[in-house]
Amino acid sequence: MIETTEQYDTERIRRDFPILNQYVNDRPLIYFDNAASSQKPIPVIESLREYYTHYHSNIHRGVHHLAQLATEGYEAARTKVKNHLNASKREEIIFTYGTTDGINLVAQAWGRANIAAGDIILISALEHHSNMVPWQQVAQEKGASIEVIPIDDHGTLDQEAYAQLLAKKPKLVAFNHVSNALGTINPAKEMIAAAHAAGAITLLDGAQAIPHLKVDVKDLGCDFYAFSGHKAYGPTGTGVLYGKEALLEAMPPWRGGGEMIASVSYTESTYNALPYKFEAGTPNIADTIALGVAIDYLNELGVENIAAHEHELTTYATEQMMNIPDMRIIGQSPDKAGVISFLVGEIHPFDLGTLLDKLGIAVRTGHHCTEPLMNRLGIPGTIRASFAAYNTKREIDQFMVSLERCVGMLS
Ligand code: C6P
Repeated sequence: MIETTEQYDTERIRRDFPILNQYVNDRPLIYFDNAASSQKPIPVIESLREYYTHYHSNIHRGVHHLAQLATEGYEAARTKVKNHLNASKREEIIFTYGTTDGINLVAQAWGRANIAAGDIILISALEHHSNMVPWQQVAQEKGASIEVIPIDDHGTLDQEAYAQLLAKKPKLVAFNHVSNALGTINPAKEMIAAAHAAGAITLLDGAQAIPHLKVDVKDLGCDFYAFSGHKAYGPTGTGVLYGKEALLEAMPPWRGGGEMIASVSYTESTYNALPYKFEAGTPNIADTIALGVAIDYLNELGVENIAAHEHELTTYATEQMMNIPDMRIIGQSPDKAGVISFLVGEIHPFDLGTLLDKLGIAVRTGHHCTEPLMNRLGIPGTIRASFAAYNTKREIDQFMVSLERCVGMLS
């Protein structure tokens, strides 16, 4: 099977990910749980080793050599993220601990200052809990309400219903760029333009988009964009919140402490400039520097090349899976990222996932932190296979053999 083209050499890419080269339960590991978290390439791992071996120090507050190196590394990562997202300014890039943290920042800093009693916060039926719960907390505190853009049975957002909901003039529209549970790629640019025309502020949850799509915040036009580093070949505990400068400027800080202040007395403080106003305390320095390396890695492979590869894998796997009796692919939006959520007959996802693990295959099972979506679809959860740059058709062939075997055992 030829999977190597001049532009895209899967075998070479796999050599960058030492974790893939191991046996699990006496079988070669097949890692299809990339939507939960991707594996890390050698340059990212090396960056962490290099940092702690040679230049660890706290940042922004030391005049000494190591402090300067660490500060330069951390701020260089900010520039890489700014360029990657095509943001206008470095000040618009806030480092967070992940998507959840970024959305909470917006909910607590922007939401608590701007959402009032009677306001509507519009989310979508596809949302991850982390783009629901923070809004529920603000809505409860302020007496606002939450409304939901519905989906059709394929997992595509209903744009007519969206237009009707926008007519109610929501204060905020928050939705994911790509659904983690179904893989649906939402028409973000059009939806953001419509939200703005209705006078709403927009937040995009980009957790599942960053590893698979070229994201350009200027082109999208969104007000806020949140993502996690660990799903895009970077370390856990890293993330980014992009926000338009004017909005970030007008927002009060969320967390208080060192670094986010300009001056402090015993009774009151003034706050630092952007982006530091939102980065209280010693940040995750080593991992954030390594996130910059992950972004370099992503760009070296080319996000478009990765997306094309993953699309090929998704189509290849879906076609074969459909031949399994009683197979239900959950989420069949025409525009879909490398995620296949499925159920087979009455088999419980947990049982199938556990058996696949015995054969060395890592998939995720359950509600994928989208419990309301699973309720809407009338299912307890799914089995989810999700692909990354390093997965291969050979792995899918092995997955199919194992899947058929497990289904046979459990039917
Ligand atoms: N989804 C999944 O297996 P954090 O945990 O902050 O890095 O990301 C949260 C999050 C937010 N939005 C979307 C669309 C996501 O997919 C996730 C994380 C993982 O699908 C873990 S539940």
